[in-house]
Amino acid sequence: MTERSGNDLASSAVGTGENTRTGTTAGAIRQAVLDNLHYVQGRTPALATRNDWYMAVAFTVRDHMLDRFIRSLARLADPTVKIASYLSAEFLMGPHLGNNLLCLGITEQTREAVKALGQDLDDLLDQEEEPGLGNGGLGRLAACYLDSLASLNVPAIGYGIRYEFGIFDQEIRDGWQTEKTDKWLRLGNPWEICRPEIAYTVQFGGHTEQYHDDEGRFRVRWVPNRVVKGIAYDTPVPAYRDDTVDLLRLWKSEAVESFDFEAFNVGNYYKAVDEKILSETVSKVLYPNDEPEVGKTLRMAQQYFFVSCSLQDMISIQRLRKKDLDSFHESFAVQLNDTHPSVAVAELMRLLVDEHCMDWDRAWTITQKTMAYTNHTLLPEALEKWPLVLFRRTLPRHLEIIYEINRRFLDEVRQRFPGDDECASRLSIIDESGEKFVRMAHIAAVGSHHINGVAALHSDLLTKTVLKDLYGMYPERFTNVTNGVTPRRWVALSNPGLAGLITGAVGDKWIKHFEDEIGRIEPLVKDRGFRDAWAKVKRGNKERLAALIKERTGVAIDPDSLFDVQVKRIHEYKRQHLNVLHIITLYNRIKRDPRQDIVPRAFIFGGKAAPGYFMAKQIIKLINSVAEVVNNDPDVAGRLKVAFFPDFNVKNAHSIYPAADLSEQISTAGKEASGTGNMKFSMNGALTIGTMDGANVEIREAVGPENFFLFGLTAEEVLDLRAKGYAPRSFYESNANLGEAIDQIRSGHFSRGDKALFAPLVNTLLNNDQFLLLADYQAYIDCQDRVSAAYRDRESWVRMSVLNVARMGKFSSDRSIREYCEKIWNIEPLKK
Ligand code: NBG
Repeated sequence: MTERSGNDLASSAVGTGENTRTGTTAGAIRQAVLDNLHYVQGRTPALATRNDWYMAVAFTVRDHMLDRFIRSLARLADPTVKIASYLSAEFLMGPHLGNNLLCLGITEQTREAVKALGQDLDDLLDQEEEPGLGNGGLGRLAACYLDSLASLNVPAIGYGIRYEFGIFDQEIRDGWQTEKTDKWLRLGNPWEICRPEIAYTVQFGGHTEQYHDDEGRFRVRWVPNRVVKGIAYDTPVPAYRDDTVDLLRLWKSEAVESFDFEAFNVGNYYKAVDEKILSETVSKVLYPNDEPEVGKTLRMAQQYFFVSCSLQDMISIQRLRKKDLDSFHESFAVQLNDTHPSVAVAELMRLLVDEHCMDWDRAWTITQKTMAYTNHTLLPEALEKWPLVLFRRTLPRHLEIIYEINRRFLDEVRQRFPGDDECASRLSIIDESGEKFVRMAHIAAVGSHHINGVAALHSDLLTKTVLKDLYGMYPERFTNVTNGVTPRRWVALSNPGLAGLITGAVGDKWIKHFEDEIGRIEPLVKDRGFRDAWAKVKRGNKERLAALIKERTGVAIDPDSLFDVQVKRIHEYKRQHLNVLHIITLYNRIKRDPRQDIVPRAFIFGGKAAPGYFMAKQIIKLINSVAEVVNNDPDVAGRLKVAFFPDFNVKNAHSIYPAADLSEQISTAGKEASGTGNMKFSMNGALTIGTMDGANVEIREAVGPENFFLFGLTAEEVLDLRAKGYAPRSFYESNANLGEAIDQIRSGHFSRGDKALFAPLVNTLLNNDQFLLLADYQAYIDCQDRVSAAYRDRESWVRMSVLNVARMGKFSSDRSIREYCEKIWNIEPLKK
């Protein structure tokens, strides 16, 4: 923690004049870029590559943040300040340069500066390889929350893992997804500061021993068989136009010593190196989700690794504050982002009891007052549980602690529900129904003071389904915080046209105070000139996306067509294949009557499938197969186009959301916890076609039902239908258009006659259809027809588009973070 003592070193050098390293005029920035090119990159302008220029600009921008960063870090040592610690196995930050320029307010000066150096800022922005340290919504939510924490001046640390390889890069070959390793660190990462002195050891495996210490106290000693070191890598997270720069601290694993000297001395050089490789493996690679969990010792090791480093770090900050551990919970509010960090409950107990000699009851009170848990899924199969055998082998001491927590917890349960053994076994942290497992949601819930879902419907369903028994036990702990997204990245940065239009009309306060300010554009919906400008912005965004799609996929789409977009992870519950059934239905209508007047549509898909998720990969192949037929059929005459945009990530998302007319949010009701893409689309003026699922419900309420295309079964109806016995085949048999579409897929119509190709997908739909595509098919088609009809009236469509944006205030992540502060963390932002 030594860096915090020298925190006032840099401040004197900072100013806005021409001659300092952090001056904000174009001239000063130009000079700073040249200096960084020279002193950091070691290059002359003549020999500099595009990456050299990117690095020089990035270092310049980083220099601009450092003074405030250092001051914000110093604040962490102030004992009166409570810190929000956001523990997350994923942070999907997206490219930093553009966002940091925006937050600092120096984009235009920098553009001018690099232009004077013969560079184009957009090219340099494009050069940045984004850190893909997350799978999808959960990791991106964590990134939006860091942005809002900083912008609301909440002292905060995001703790996670510095994966060497993030989410794979996706390529499409012959219609199939192929995965390539994401080498994001290849050309260096100018945004992080490595802190080799902030390092903690983390133990694994071995066994435990009981003994009595010198003072006669009963103690447990953990004798591990493997030790690794976690090194801190710090990334500054700036507030939008404000002083706070919060901290993202990611841990990289290393061998404790570069060599195991004993092995080295006895001549076993390779064993020594092996050990090092093993240690470095811990933070090597991000796991894609939706993969079967079994046998993933490494994944469990990753979770424990970053949790242990983070808690040890908090304890050392507490020491720096000269406070003892009795008041740990007054210094830190720890938020567990899903169950991935939930071993924190047992680890904090171990640190307090074993390492700091605190008595159990006191330690338990502190732990419970510190932790809070957010659940992000209703899919029972996605709730993490670790095989007991694996757990014992990796974390023997933690298993003992969990047994003790469980013993005390089950005593409470039996008191509350006497004689109900069933209930006790359902609630137990240990699942003993077959092979034994540790239920991570249970350990998280038992050890936390609050448990929240991520949208109103989701929080409600949690208490009725996957966490029902826990709710029965601790109803007062349950609450809701609906997700939000940052308007900085998702509107101001990625949609400059729209941002400029809004700012021109109502000023720029909406960027910092979206919740209160964005509604001010609502009256302008009546202003013809404003609406025309609005339509023009959308049209420009669509042209740019069309060009990008042409470049990436070869598919030419018409910017005048309705851009119908579904971008998100590929999953059966998200029902990308329902969207495909609609495309096939429209295609068949055209084939029956090629001259009919239809609203031209471009169907744009994007998203990654987990490498081991066979059905999701089939869906990608299906989209591309249908695309091949539809895009090349002369009868269609370009009125329908289908494109799969490869490698959907944050950077690509910047170009996609602003260009969408229609946002597809069509998950089976009750399956999507919240969704956050739905919010990004709507904030960029797309209208939504969606089910009553996740945050769709609240978006519809906010924008008005007349500005939202709703269809499909409700969560309750889904349950009813399933209970009554759902027979997908009856829908297939009784609906001619649906039957035709499915038969075409089955017969090889879209796969050059290959009947076997989509057999697994078709069979799943006909025999099981867990996600009720067939039941929702007709409602979806009818609703899409309403969409097309609405799109014909462009004036009215633009009005709805404006109203969608104007009424999205609630979905700013600033609102979410304020709720976490008030309802869960008991933290007051430092200044409003
Ligand atoms: C995802 C949900 C989304 C939700 C995000 C963020 C997981 C486990 N859950 O619906 O599927 O928007 O979390 O809360 O990734």
